[in-house]
Amino acid sequence: MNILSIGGSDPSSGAGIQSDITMFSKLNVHTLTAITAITSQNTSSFGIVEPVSPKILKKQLESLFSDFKIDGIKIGMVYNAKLMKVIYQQLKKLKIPIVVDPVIKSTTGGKLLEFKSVKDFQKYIIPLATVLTPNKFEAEILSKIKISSKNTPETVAKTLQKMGAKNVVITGIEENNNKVSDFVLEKNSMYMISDEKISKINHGSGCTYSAAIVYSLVNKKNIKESLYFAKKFTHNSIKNAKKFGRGIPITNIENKKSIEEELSSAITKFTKINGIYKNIPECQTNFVFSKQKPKSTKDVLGISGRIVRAGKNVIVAGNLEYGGSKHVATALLAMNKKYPQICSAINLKYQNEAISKIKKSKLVVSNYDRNKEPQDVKNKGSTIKWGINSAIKNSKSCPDIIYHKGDFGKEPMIIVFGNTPKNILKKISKITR
Ligand code: PXL
Repeated sequence: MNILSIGGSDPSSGAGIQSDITMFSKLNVHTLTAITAITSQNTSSFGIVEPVSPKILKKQLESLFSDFKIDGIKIGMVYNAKLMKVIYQQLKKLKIPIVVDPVIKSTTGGKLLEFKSVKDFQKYIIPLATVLTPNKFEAEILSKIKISSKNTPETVAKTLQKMGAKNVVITGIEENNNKVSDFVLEKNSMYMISDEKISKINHGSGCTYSAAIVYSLVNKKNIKESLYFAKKFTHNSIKNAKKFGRGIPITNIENKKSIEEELSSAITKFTKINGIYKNIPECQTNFVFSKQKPKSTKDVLGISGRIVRAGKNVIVAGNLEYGGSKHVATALLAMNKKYPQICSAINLKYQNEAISKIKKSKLVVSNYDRNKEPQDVKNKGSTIKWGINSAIKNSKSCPDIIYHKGDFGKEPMIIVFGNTPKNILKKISKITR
């Protein structure tokens, strides 16, 4: 996915282009950028602004449009009228979500929009907006209306909508009782979105908010869903803001956990489930997780030993390694081939009690009969693959659990499958309660 961010450079990476790149990359989006101005600033103070020439802005945009499929655009700082005209010419015919964050002043007081260009902003930038996201101050400047008992947020939002923005959200319209509310005007509806107020001065939350909206729209969510998503996302980034410099904290998005961290944390939680030792089979347990589209067991992370029973305790013997599991990883590969969303699996002891709980839960269960294994499969040593494929064939939808009742000298077994290790723990909680 490619999202284009058009805006100013903030060398502190708290806002502007750099903050968008940081955020989008954490969401696995490729960020394209077109720089409208260079600012000098840090977390304490704002220095100067130098807008780029219209020529280089035009060239940046042309080089991107002639190459990439662009899924969505965010427009932030556009300092002057000449740059606005370039953006309008290049974007006016596009049919993709465009979120406009009409920044006027930085948190530390810097001017981000030349005052004499406000009317050009109304004429050239606002009409491009699928969603326009001014705060109260920006909405008042752009509409030239002061919000009061006479002039409600609705009046102001409608004025901005008449200028051409399809949807308008005025953020921070009301603050009371630890709540902060945004006013939303869609094409045919209006509503408020409220959230707990976090009293933490920070740099970057406006940028994060508008970027999160475009991310969500590109992911085919509607306006309301995207605004709720962005609000929550920004809220978390403020809570998680970090003091990278000596001045105010910068909003910060938690990185999506790495495969290793996610599996390791789930394994620890698994070993702590009350009475889980009863579910560990004689051949012990492995818990695996793979990246997308694993091709062989080498692409599957597992324990290069086992999760073993030690009396009434369960301990992890071994380390996490790619290729660390053979059996459970092979079962996962077979399952992932048919259902690519399934990236994690664990094997547990077969018990009648567990099976009856599984049957009562809403989980999808399937099984296979090892006695029916053809001789040539036995000779090839591909029992697991054959078994999982038979169980898949026996099931109308994607199985959460596959079991077999064993064979001569072969221990019966349950395998739980899920999209992630966390998802598996949820399923296990249903069958061990
Ligand atoms: O947060 C608004 C903003 C946007 N773009 C740039 C900025 C700022 C605030 O400082 O510097 C370049």
